Amino acid sequence: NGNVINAGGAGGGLRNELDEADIPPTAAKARPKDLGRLSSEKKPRKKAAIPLKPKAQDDTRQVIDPPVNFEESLGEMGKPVTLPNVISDEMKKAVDDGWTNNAFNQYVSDLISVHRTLPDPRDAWCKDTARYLSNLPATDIIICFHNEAWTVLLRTVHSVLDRSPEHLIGKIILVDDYSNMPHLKKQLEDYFAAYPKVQIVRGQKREGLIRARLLGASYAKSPVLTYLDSHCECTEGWLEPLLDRIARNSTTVVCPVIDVINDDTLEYHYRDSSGVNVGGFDWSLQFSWHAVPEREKKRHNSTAEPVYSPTMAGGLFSIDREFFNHLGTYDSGFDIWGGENLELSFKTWMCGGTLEIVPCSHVGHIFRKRSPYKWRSGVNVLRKNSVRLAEVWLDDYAQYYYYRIGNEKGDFGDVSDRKKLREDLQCKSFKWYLDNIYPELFIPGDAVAQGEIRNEPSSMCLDLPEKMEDDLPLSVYPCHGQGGNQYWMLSKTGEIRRDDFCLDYAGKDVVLYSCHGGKGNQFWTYRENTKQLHHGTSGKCLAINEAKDKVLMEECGSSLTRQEWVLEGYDS
Ligand code: LR7
Ligand code: MN
Repeated sequence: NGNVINAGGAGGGLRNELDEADIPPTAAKARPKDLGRLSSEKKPRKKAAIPLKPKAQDDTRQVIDPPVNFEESLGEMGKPVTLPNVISDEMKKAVDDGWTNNAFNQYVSDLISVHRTLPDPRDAWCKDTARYLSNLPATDIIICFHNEAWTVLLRTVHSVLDRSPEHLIGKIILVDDYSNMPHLKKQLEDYFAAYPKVQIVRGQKREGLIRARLLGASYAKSPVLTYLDSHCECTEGWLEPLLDRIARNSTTVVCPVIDVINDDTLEYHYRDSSGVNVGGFDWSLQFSWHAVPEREKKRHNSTAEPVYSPTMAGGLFSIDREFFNHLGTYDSGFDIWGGENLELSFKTWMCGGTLEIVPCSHVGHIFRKRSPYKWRSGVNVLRKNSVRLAEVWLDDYAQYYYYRIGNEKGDFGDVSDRKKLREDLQCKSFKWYLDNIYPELFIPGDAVAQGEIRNEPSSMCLDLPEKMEDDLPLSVYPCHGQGGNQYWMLSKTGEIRRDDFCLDYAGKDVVLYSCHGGKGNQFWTYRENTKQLHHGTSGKCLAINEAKDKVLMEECGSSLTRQEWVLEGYDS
C-alpha cells in the first residue's frame, strides 16, 4: 500500500523504556447486534450503505460501506444517543468492554455514522466569507493515535474530509504510535487505501504523543501543520478562520474552540462565542481554562474575533510549518503525554509569536475522565516533562513549581540543547510573559505566606486533594512537608488560596471556592501574636476539632491550641 510508511522512529536512537501495554484486544467483534431495541421506527440493518450525499467530483468522499452495523439516524446533528435501560447481557458486556478499552462509550460511537451531521456552532459574524483571505495556504492534518477506537478515528478523519475545502487539505497524516488493537493494522490500511489524501505512518516503538507528532511533521509538506487528537469532529467552516490568521501573519499560532463531545452519549455541545474561554496554567504546571479577561475584551468589537490566549490546551491547533521549526518544534525529551502544550505556548509568546483562540472555528473533542492506555511504569512521566519545561523556560519562577512537587525533580535528563535554543532565538524572559501575557496569574512570591498551614499542637495541616473544585470542604491531614496538597498561600489581600481557589466560609463548612477577589467570605486575617486565623464576615476563627480529623469555625478564643496555626514562610 503506497500510503503506508513504516517509520524508523522519530529522530532515531530514542530509547524505548515503555512496558508495552497489555491492553485487552479491542471489542471490534463485540459489536452491537441488538439494534432493534434502540429504535422503534427503524429495523436494524446489516452493513447498510452510508446514505449521505457523495460529492462525485471529490474522490476522497466516496461512499463506502460503514465499518459496523449502524442505524442511520442515531446521533445525527450531534444529538445524544442513549441506550435503553434494559439491555441483554451480551450487549451490556459489549458496552462495558467499550468503556474499559477506550474510557468513552465506544458502543454508542459504533451506532453512529462515521459521516454524521453536526450542528453549525458558529456565530453569524463568522459566516461572512469576506472576512477571510481568498488565497489561503493549504495544511496537512496530523492525527496521532495510540489504540484509538475504529469508528471514533474514522469519524475524526471524515469530519476533516467532509467539512474542509478540498484544496486546503494537503495530506491527512495518521501517526500510529505503536497501537496493538487489531483494527488499526491491515483493516485501517485497506479502509484508507481508497482515500489518496490519507497517509498512515507507523512508529516502530511507542514514542508517546509528542514524538509521534514530530514524526508526523517530518512527513508534512504543506505550508501549515494542523494537529488534532484522534477523537475529534470538525464542524462546518472550522478550517478557513484558522488558516486566515496564519495567512495574515505566519507567527500566529491558532486554536479552534474545543467543544465537548459527551463521552457517554456522544452528544455535541457548544456555546456561542460569548462563552469562549482562553488557556492559563497554575504553579503545578497544569493547564486551566478561564473566561476572556476584561483587558482582552476591550481589544474587540465582536466576541467572535480571535482572542489572545496565554496557553493552549495542546491537542488542536494550526501553526505555520516554518515557524514551528523556527521555534524548535517540541522538546523531544518529552515522553508519552503532557507539558508540550505549555512548552509551545510559552515559546510562541516569548520568542516572537502570538497565540490565539479563534471563536469562529469549532472542533469537538471527546473529553475522558481517565487515560485508557498504558503509560510507563516506575517513572513519573508528567513530572519529568514538566521539570524539563520549568528548567528551560521558567527562569527563577521555576522554584514555585518545584515547591509544589516537594523539590523532587527526579532525573529529567539533559536540557542543555533546549536552553541553547532559547538563547539562539533570543526569547524574552518569563517575567515579561507573566507581566504582559498572563497578568492574571497569582505569583506566589507576592504572598505574605506560602507553604503549609499547620496546627502545631497536633501536627496536622490543612490539606485538600489536587483536583480542586467549588464547594469541596477543607480537610486536615498529618503534615508531610512536601507541598502538594498542603501548599497554601496567604495573599496580601487576605485570601488563603491555591491557584484559583480560595478558602471560603459562608456559615456552614469551610470550603474551597473560586477566588472572586471581593474579600467577603474569602477574607482572612492572621493574628501573629495568637496565631489565629480570623475570618472577616463571620468574625470567627478557624480551628481543628477535638478528634483532630476536620476543621470547624468557632468563637475566637474558645480554644487556644485548636485555633493555633503556623503559616510557613509568614512575613508580614
Ligand atoms: O502515548 C500516546 N501516544 C499517542 O499517540 C498517548 C496518546 N497519544 C494520542 C492519543 O491517541 C490522542 O489522540 O495523543 C492524543 C492525546 O491524548 P489523549 O486524548 O489521551 O489526552 P487528552 O485529550 O487529555 O490530551 C490533551 O493533553 C495532551 C497532553 O498535553 C495533548 O496535548 C492532547 O493533544 C490534549 N488534547 C486537547 O488539547 C484536546 C482538548 C483537551 C483539553 C483541555
Ligand atoms: Mn484527547
